[in-house]
Amino acid sequence: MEPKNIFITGITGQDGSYMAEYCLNLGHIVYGMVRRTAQIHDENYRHLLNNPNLKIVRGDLLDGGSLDSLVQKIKPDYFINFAAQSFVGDSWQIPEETFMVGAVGVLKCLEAIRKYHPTCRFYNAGSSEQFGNVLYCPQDEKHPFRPRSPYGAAKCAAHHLVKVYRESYGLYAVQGLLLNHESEKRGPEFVTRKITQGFARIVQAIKKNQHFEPIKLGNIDAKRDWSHAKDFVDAVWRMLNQDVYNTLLKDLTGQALVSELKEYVVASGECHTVREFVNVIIEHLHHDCRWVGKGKDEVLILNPEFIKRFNIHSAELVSIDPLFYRPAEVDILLGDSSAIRRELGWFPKISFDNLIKCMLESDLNESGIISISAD
Ligand code: F7E
Repeated sequence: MEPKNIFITGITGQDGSYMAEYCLNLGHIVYGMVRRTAQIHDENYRHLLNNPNLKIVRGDLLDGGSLDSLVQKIKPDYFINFAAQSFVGDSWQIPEETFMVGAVGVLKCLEAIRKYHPTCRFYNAGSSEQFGNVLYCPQDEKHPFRPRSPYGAAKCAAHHLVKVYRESYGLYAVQGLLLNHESEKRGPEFVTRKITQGFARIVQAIKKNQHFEPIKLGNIDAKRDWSHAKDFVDAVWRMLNQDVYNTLLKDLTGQALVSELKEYVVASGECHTVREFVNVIIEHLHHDCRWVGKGKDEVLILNPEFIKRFNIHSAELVSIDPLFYRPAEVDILLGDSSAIRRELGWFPKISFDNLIKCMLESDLNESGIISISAD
C-alpha cells in the first residue's frame, strides 16, 4: 500500500498514540494534532518522535479555522478523531466543554472535510456510553441509544452528525461503538489505572515497611467489558477500510460503497465488576486478604497472619468513598462484537487477565518494583 497521509487528533492520549504507532508501523505518514497547553504532554508518543513520518501539528477541535487550514494543507487520506473530554465522571462538572468537544468539535471536523477534502475517510471515536441504561445484554449495533451522562449524550449527538454527513454528502464517515479499552497509557482518573497505580503504591509501601492509605473507589459493582486499547486501534483501521476487508463493499469501479458502510460494536464480549478487577490483581500479588462489610462500608483488608508475617503497617487495601459515585451510573456494559469479527475479520488478542498483568507490571516497574509477588 502506498503511504497515506493520516491526520490524528488526540495523539497525546491513549488511543491517539496507539493509533499513530499502528499507522507508522504500516509505513504511513502521520500528522498528530496537539492543542496548545502550558505544559507539553508528549509522554504517550515521545518514543515515536524520531520517526520522520510523524509530524506534530498545532490545532484545536473547537477552532474550526485551524481544522480547515490543516485539512487544506495536509489533504489527509484519513482523519481519525480521538480528541475528547473522555472522562465520564467529569462530564457532569464540565458538561459544556464535554459537549462542545464531543459533538460540536466533530461537526467542525466534518465541515472541514466536506469543504476542503471530501474524499478523506473520517473516523470518530464512539462509545458504549451511548447505550447507557441498557435494555439487553450483550449490546449489539441495534441497541438503542439511552445515554446516562453528558459524555454519553455528546457521543450520541456526534453519532447522528456523522450519519447525516455520510448520507447527505457521501462522505466515508463512521463512528465505532467501542466498549472500555485500557492500557499502561490509560489516564490515572479511570478506574483500571487508578487501581493498578494504587496497588503499585501499596506494594512499594509494604516493601519499605511504611504505612499506606487504601485505594478509594466508588461503585465496585459496576460491570464493564474491558479490553486492551492496542487491539482496538486495529478495529478502527478495519472500520476505515471496510472495502479492503469486505470486498462486497466495493462498487464496480472498486470504490467503497458509502451507503453500505457499517458502524461496529468493538468488545471482548466478557464483562467483570470493578471488584473482580481488584481480585485479579490480588491473585497476581498473592496478597492474603478479604472483602468485608457492605455498600459504602465495604473494605478489602489484609488478613492478620499476612500483616504479621510481612510486618505490614496498614490493613486496608481498598475502601469506598461515595465521592466517586456518579449522579447516574451505567450499571453494566457488555458488547456483542460478532459483526466486526465476522465481516471485517477483527478479533482481540489480549485477554482480560493479560491486560491487567500488563498494566500492573508497568506500574510496578515505574515504582521501581520488578517482581509482582509480595515477598
Ligand atoms: O469507570 C466505576 C465507574 O471511569 C468504569 C471511558 O473510556 O469507557 C470509559 O468510561 C466504572 C464506572 O470508565 C471508580 O462508576 C468505581 O461504572 O474507568 P471509568 P467509564 O466511565 O466506563 C467508555 C466506553 C468511554 O467511552 C469513556 O470515554 O468504574 N468506578 N469506582 C470508578 N470509576 C472511576 N473512574 N473511579 C473510581 O474510583
